[in-house]
Order: sequence, then structure tokens, then C-alpha cells
Amino acid sequence: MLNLQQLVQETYAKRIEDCNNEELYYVLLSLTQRASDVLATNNQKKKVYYISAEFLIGKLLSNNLINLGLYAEVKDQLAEAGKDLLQIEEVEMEPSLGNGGLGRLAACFLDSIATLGLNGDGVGLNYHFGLFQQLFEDNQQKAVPNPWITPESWLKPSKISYEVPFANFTLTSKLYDIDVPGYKTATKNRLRLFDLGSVDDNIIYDGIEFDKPDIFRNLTLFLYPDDSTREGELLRIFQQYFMVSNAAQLLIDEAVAKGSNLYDLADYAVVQINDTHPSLVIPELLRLLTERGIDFDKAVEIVSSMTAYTNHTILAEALEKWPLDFLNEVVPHLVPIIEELDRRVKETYHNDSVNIIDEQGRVHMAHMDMHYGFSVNGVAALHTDILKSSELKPFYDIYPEKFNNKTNGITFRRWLMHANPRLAKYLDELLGHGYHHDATELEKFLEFKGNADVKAKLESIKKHNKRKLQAHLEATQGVTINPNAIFDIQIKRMHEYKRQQMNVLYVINKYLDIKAGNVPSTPITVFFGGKAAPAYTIAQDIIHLILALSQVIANDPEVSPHLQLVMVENYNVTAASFLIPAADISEQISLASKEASGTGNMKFMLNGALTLGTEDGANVEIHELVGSENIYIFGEDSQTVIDTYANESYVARDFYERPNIKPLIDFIVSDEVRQYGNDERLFRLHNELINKDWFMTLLDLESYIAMKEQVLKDYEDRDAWLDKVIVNIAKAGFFSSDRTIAEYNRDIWKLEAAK
Ligand code: 26Q
Repeated sequence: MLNLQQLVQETYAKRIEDCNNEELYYVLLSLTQRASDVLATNNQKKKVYYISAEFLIGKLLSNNLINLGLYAEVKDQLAEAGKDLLQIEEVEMEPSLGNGGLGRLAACFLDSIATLGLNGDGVGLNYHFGLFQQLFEDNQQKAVPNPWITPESWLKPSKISYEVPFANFTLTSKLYDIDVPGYKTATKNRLRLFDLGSVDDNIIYDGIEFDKPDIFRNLTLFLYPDDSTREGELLRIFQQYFMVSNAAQLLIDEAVAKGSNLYDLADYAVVQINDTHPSLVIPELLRLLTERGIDFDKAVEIVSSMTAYTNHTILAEALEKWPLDFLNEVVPHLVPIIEELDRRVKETYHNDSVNIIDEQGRVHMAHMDMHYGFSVNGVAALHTDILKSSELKPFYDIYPEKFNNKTNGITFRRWLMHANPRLAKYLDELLGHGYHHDATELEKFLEFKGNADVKAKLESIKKHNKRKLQAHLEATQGVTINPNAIFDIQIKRMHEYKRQQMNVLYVINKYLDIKAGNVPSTPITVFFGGKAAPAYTIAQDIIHLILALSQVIANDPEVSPHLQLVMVENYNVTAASFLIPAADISEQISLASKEASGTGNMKFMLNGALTLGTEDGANVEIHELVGSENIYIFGEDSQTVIDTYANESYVARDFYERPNIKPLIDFIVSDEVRQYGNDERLFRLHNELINKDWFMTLLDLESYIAMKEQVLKDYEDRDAWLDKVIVNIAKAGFFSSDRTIAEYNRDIWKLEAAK
């Protein structure tokens, strides 16, 4: 039995009641670390190395307390002393080691790999300032460094260090580990983050600008610095190679320590390549194996039987193609290897679309992965189908046996137990604890459809979560929201294909409608949250429009009692854990075919929000699971969109000319918005929507507006709405990342679980 009062007494010679949140945080940190220190590290013969440029792990205190089985006791004993764990958690800085979905997926996967007792570590980089922190100034995004590493962070320095050779110098790495305890397991894994001792934050100036060519001082300073310049791209290659060379040396050392003679390396290690960012691991492993005396053909055979690639996008601009010149400048020793791999492909296939090196001398990283790895997977059923039938079709034709789907998932420890403790506790009472280990047991919740008591309780939990969000936004941003409103939430990276701009046009529509005298029965609060890449101008313009429009609405007394628009500053994992449990409507409105999966959609569903979405990514699977009565699907389907691109038949201006669309678009440059806005940004966005609109916002705008009106109408029938909520929660079990990881293991990794 834990006695927190005694522990605090021993540490500070005073009572919990007399400690501040910082003091309590450090006690809980050391308590948690000690509990994790005593767990044995998984050490089964074969191990997966999940190499990823991003791990968006979020704050770790509560997550680790939950997994170590200490959460309830700690929370209760703090509460007895009048302390709130939620406030103590605020002391912790959130590591910003990822951009969005891909990085958060990696974090959920680490949790599930450990929970299933599988031997698997994450391997990545220890970016000192991670992704930038987002501030709003003059209704625009400002990017500043996020210094998340404090002396009390979860990083544990190790003695491991490797030499990584570059063209003109060799760098020496230093490895830090973060423990990854599974949920109530006797064993743990690790997240292994490589760093460079000479990194120096004195080279940062003006926000997140820094001296790009100074690799010795900048290598692990930031996550994905601006790659719109040649220097930015070169730095990215430096980072990628530093990451994979360390990973490859680590996995070889660990295998050898367990008895591998390297010819049998694939019996000891399997590498999951998370998007193409770690793809250089293939030539690097070949280099290291041949250096150790294995001949090239044999090395190719070994490496090909131990590397597997996950694709997370079909957007052409995100598929990495590095000019050979760049690789020659950074890692010349890999170039002959890549050229030989390409020569073999060209000799075998005589099909330019599958070459590794194209006519322009660019290296297609994904092509190398597919030829020389044994598995290729997409991240949702629709996404994998699109890869097979169009984007990667030439590869599917050659290697049908390599292709498989692994629909994404989320860890319920963070996204239910931690983010929504009241709902988790209530589900425990009604369903027992079985769903903690087999999430499909949530289906038992279906029995409670139509149960008035259950619905009343769900209402009260949602209201509580809205108040929690209210307090959080008040404290962090000074924004006051109305907990009696409908919460309609779109939170994700800012990108045109995700179509935040379509949602903004809806808000404009509602604003004009209220001005015309049509007042909604229940007030509506529309939330956005998301960062825009610093070099992505239109995404910045969309943020600007949201911020300016929110002022128009807030300053209009006719409208503000009925409609509020909130742009959450610095959207991150912490913000998500407040927003998602408070949501009524989950906005998943990407242009069909463009969102590989989405994982926010799963988190919202689990927390009792209803999806308003297109037939895209994992929305398709949510739709199948809950049935058409329990989801709001609108818009053109993916095949229609793919055809529309193919025959170039979308003309934004034709839609703009429609009488119900034109006033919405033109409002962007109205005097009302311009008084709070910047003309350059507003007119650029206005022009973009009329004359280009590459992601077809206007194609679905009318059906989106109509469907959202339907959602708002349905919300008024609380009884029917709450039945839909019950179905959504009950069917969310499929999206547990435990299921996803069990599938990766069954089909790809083939590891044995700890006894
Ligand atoms: C590529 C080249 C140069 C610079 C940066 C990049 C780059 C960086 C990050 C390319 C892609 C990313 C991140 C992609 C990502 O987060 N994809 C999301 O992955 C999720 C998990 O599979 C899916 O749910 C989302 O649908 C997908 O958008």
C-alpha cells in the first residue's frame, strides 16, 4: 500500500497539505521512476526497433502512474489532502517531439508494445526544442522554441555512444532513454533518443531561426526545421542519417550481445520504418554488415528480411525524394550502396516508375523501402486500398505479398483513463475491468442503449468535462467559454487537405444566418486548434482568418450569445486531453482520399462525440462499425475525388459563383473581418479559394453545411443523441492500439510475448 503522506514527510519533513505543486510533482516523479526502475526490461531474443523521427509522447506523469497501477491511490491520497493531480501535472513540460498524427501514433504504439509484453523499443532523436511552441500575436501564428528539457525530465542518460561518419567529419552520439512501462506488466521497454553533446542553443536567434550550416551545434536542436531551403533539406538528411546510423549500430550491438553471428540478425531484430524518414537505415545496415565481412548479396538478403515500411500519406509533397547531390554532400559513403540497389532494380524490372533513382537524379526513399523491405503497410483500410490500386500500384503489381493493412489505433490508457477519468470509472462500474485488456469488451455498453439513468450520467460527465476545459482555457489563454453550448471541435495540424477553411466558411454562414434573425436553439462553440508549418503560407492565412473572425463574432452583441469561435493556442497532446472529452461534434472533414487514417477521429468517438466527416481514412471504418444512424457522413467519395483530379474537372470559380457560396467567400475580405485582419493574408486566401483551391473546399461546402445543420437539429433530441453516443463508445474498442500492435506482431514482427 502506498503511503504518500509518509513519502512526502520523508522527503520534505512536512505534510502534503503544506507542499506546493512543484514539490509534489518531484515526489511523484521520483516515486514513479522508482516503480519503473524495478521492472525488468524485456529481453526476449527477437526485438522490434520502431525507428521514427517523431514520438509525440505527451506528459508522462499520469500515464506512467496509470500503467504502474498507482494512479487511483495517488489521486485519492492527494485529494484527501486537498490537492488536485490535474494541477500538479501542470508543472511538467510537454516534450514536443512530433508534428502530429504520425508522432502520436508512435507514442501510442510504444504503450501497446509494452502492454502486450513484446520486446520493442522506439528509436529517435532527442530534439532539444522539439517542434516550435505556437503563440498568437496580431491574430497571427508566431513560432518560438519550446525548451522542454529540464533537469527533472524523464530522460535518463545512458553510457551508450556511437561514432557517426559524415562527409567531412565524424560525430559522437550520446543516448538517453525514457522508460516505457506497459499497463500493469512486470516488464518494460524504452524509448531511445540519440543526441549530440555539442548542440548549442546560442545559435538560435529571432524565434526559431538558427544557424543552419552549423551542424555541430544544431543537429538535434529542432524537429524538422524549415525545409523550404537547401540548407534546411541538408540538415534534415543529417538528422535522418544520424538517427538511423545510431539505430543500426545499437541493434547490431544488442543482437551480438545476445549471441547473433550477424548472418542470423533477422532472428534478433526487426525494424519498422515509420514513414520514409528513417529509410536510410537500409543502406546503413548494408554498409555495417559488409564492413563486418558479410558479402553484399548476403547482406541484402539479411536486411531485406528484417525491414518493414509503413506509409502514412499519399500527398506527393510528403513522399521524400532526396537529390543524389545532397546525399553526396552529407553521406557519400551511402551513395555507391544506393546506386547498386538501384542498378539491381533497373536490371530486373525495366519500369521507370519503380526506379530508386529517377532521371533527375533523385532518390525515392519509399521505393527503396518497398524493394528492399519485406512488408509495406497502409494505416487504414481505404488508405491501403488506394496505395494498392493507384499510388503504389506498380509496386503492388510486383510484390502483392508484401502489402498489408494495419488500421491505426490509440492507447485507451491515455485517451480514456487519463483524459476522461469519470467516463472510465463509470464504464468500470457498468462493465467491469475486462475492457482494460480487451477493448472489444466495450461492446457490452450497447446493452445500456435506452437506459435513462446511463444517459443522464453521460450528460453529467460531458458537462463536467466541458467545465474542466473551461477552467483550462481560462487559465492558459484567458478565454471564457460557455459550458452550456454545443462543443464542435476540429483539432489537428493546419493543412488545406484537412479543410479547416471549409469549417470556417460554415461559421461565416452561421454568423450571417444569426444576423438575419435565425437564432440557434442551443448556443454553438466552434473550436479549432493546430499548428501550421512556418513555411506554409496558406495554412498561416487560415489561422489568421480564424483569429480575426473570432473577434468579429465576439464583438457583435447580436451574435456572441449564440455563437463563439475559439482558436486554441499551441495545440498539443495536453490540450487534446482537455478538448476531446468535452466534445459533442468531432470534425473529420478532409477531402476524401487525402487523410490516410486520422486518429483524432478515434479519440473523439471513444469519448462520446459524434463524427461529422467525409468517407475518408478510418472514418470509413468508424462508419461501418457504428452504422449510418450514428455518424454524419457527407461529401464526395474518394473515387470521385481521384477521378476529378485525373480529369482535371474541378473549377473552384464555378462553385464560387453559386448564390449561396459567394457571400461566404466574400465575407473573408469584408470590412468586418478586415478591421481585425491583415489585408495581404485575407486577400491571398480569398483569391486562393476562388482561383485554385487544390483541395476542393467548395466541392463539398453545400453538403457540409446541410449536414451540420442536421447534426445541430439532432442534438436537440437529447434522448436519441445519447443513444448514438452509447453506440460510438461501445464500438470504439476496435481502435485500441493494442489491437493494431497485435496485428503488426502477428503479420510482420512475429515476436514472442514475455511470460
Ligand atoms: C516530409 C518531407 C520533408 C519534411 C517533412 C516531411 C514530413 C513530416 C511529417 C512528412 C510527413 C509528416 C507527418 C505525417 C503524418 O503525421 N501523417 C499522419 O499519420 C497519421 C498516423 O498514421 C495518420 O492518421 C494521418 O492520417 C496522417 O496524416
